[in-house]
Amino acid sequence: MGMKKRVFRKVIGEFFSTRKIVIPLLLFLMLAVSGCRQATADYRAETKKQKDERMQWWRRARFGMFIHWGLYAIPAGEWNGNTSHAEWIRHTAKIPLEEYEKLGAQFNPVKFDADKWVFCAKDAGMKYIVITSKHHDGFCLWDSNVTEYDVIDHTPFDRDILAELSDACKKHDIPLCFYHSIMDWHHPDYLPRRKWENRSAEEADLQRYIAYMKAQLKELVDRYDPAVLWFDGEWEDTWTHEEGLKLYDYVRSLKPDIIINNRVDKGRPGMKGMTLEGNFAGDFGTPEQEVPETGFEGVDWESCITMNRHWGWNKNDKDFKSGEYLIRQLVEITSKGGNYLLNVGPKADGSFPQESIKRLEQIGDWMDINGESIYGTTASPFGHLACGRCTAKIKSRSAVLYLHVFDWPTDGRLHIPGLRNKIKEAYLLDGGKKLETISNSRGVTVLVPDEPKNKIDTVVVLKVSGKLELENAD
Ligand code: FHN
Repeated sequence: MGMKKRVFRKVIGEFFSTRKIVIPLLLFLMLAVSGCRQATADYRAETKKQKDERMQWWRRARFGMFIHWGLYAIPAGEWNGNTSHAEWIRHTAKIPLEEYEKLGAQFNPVKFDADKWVFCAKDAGMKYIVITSKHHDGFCLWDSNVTEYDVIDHTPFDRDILAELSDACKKHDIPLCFYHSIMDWHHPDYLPRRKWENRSAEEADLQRYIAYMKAQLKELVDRYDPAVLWFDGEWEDTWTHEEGLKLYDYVRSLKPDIIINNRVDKGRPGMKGMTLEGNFAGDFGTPEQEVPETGFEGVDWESCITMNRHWGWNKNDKDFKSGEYLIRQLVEITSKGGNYLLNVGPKADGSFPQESIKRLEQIGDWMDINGESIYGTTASPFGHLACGRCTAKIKSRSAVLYLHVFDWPTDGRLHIPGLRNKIKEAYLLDGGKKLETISNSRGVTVLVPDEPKNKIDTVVVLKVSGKLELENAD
């Protein structure tokens, strides 16, 4: 146990023993009062205006970084010759708890530099960071008071990772968010046990685990002020709709304007991303490794996607998507009204994989010029555009359409069928070159240069006056 925690517990112990009756009574009264307060606040009953205000920064952001990091980075995906593992390694390689715990002694990420991580995210044009405070293996990346299975007490690395990252995020003005697994393969009270384990579950008490999880969430909110809590692992039978509602309200009671994903509750069918109709908690849907066919009008969602095939670091997985693919995926998701949460799995030494850095830089180069066509935009008003995708900023009497041209026309004419409005202005976002347009009964034709500015995606901006009018906008 860390010195700090020993002293803390000693002080608390003495405090209680000398004031055996008065203090517990006071605590009980305080809890009862705060319990009443919590029970009366129904955070899901907020108005549309209140929700819009709460979601505003997140909707504008459109692009964030997911970080999966923990003890599992040490084996880097390999166990007994099998190289297909990652953050699930304890389960997929059936590693007994005591053996997995031993990884802690090797966790010494001397290259961890929170500022560097934040720069990487910001330079790529990402507007928020979501890191695993605790993944399914139960290991915690901060100095938790309620467990010793954390980075300070269980590893030689005497630094609170979340504290450093939170300081760096504050310094560089980017919201920090936490992924927190409800499922926990380490805590003695969590149920169920993995089927292959022979850890006794006789003394386990799930309610005690939930109290532990809530105490941890309070630490996270009080100390690091996360902008989003991103739950996961809710699919196990032991987690219920009722607990989901309570957990949602609990986290909002800690920080009323926090945003919480839909995996806090049981509203999604199986492992699907979006929540079914009903009284389910959660502010946004979470399609995973998937770009939905279409957007979801009036529903917030975020696709989380890996750059290669794994979330956690796997040294053998070289199957990285290209920079071009990732840029187009960002555009595709934005054009459907969603956010893009792109994952990085740092190595055990605390550095980002070189392949990830390279792709983040490529995306950043494109975003430096074209970020305006992503941030604060909403879904395409067109059903389908043959040349590429569209993102938009639509007001009641004007609109800006960002045409993301993936297939540059060979005849210098870019057709936008069905667009009825008068075009006030047309230009290339990269460099601002003005473009001529021709409007006729079939729509608008933009006269474009022979070559695109960028083969991946050149953005043509159309500013239209009056209410946006589209024909056959299916
Ligand atoms: O099991 C996890 C997985 O390890 C990873 O964290 C992803 C990210 O969304 N979520 C879970 C599977 O749905």
